[in-house]
Amino acid sequence: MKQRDRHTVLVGDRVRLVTGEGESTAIEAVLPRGSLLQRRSPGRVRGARPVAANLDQVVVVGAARMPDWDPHLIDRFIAVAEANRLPVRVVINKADLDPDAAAHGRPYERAGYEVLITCAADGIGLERLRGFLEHRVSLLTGPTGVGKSSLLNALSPGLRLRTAEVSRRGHAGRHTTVASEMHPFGQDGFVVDTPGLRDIGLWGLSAQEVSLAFPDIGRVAEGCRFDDCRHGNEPGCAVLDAVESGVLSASRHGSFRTMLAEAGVASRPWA
Ligand SMILES: Nc1nc2c(ncn2[C@@H]2O[C@H](COP(=O)(O)OP(=O)(O)OP(=O)(O)O)[C@@H](O)[C@H]2O)c(=O)[nH]1
Ligand SMILES: [Mg+2]
Ligand SMILES: [Zn+2]
Repeated sequence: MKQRDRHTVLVGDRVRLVTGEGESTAIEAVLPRGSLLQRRSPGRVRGARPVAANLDQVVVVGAARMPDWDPHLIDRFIAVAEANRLPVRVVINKADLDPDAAAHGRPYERAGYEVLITCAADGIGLERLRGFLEHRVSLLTGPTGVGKSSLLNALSPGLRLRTAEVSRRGHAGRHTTVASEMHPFGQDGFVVDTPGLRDIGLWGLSAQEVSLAFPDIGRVAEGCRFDDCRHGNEPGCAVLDAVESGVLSASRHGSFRTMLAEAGVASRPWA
């Protein structure tokens, strides 16, 4: 753990408290973390930005519409969780706005992710979502305005989290949830609602970490002629063949290539 992190109390941290004179209570120690979700950006001095501790899973939420489903952005949220070795589930909300909402999820199901179609407005999928969230510590992440807070409110009305219409949000950069907060959920679960992001910049993931978010590509890549194939334009690339034949989604392949380039390795000449 980095020196800086040790002195920061994060959402989800377990701490030891000491009671002093009168009413005063202080945090004596942050207990060892079972997991840590952090984003990274190579431009920052220390690079790592811790988000939450002791999570059991990350639930990546997108909307079928309003805002439009953005597979590349979803892939980036998945990559952050996978790079932190956290289990990922995908939720496609606002199913009421798109009769074909499930289609967005197919590439993710094929990759092995559990995908849930929901509608916070009319209740579709909510009981299954409850099942995902019970008895665990989960963090909801995803683009802004997709309905993360609305889903939690629908499942647990007592939370009364702030939500706002996408069209009334004003200029870019605003989101309705302004800080990550943890809330009790059900009998012994916890949920962390986070401010949505419009984009996730470079986080300096290694090529290996990027690959973790693409198990679908990894499986097919076993058939590539070269072990160090980057699935760009190499001869004998099984991944390109799979994209061509529709077995692998072009969008997932596109995300993979973009992130690999960001990892700073795609520019290395293929040898
Ligand atoms: N039609 C429809 N609208 C929804 C649904 N879920 C949420 N909304 C609406 O979408 C808007 C945004 O919802 P929020 O819950 O604030 O979204 P959020 O993901 O928490 O947004 P941030 O806090 O900015 O990250 C609100 O107007 C909600 O009423 C849904 O299933 N269907
Ligand atoms: Mg919110
Ligand atoms: Zn290949």
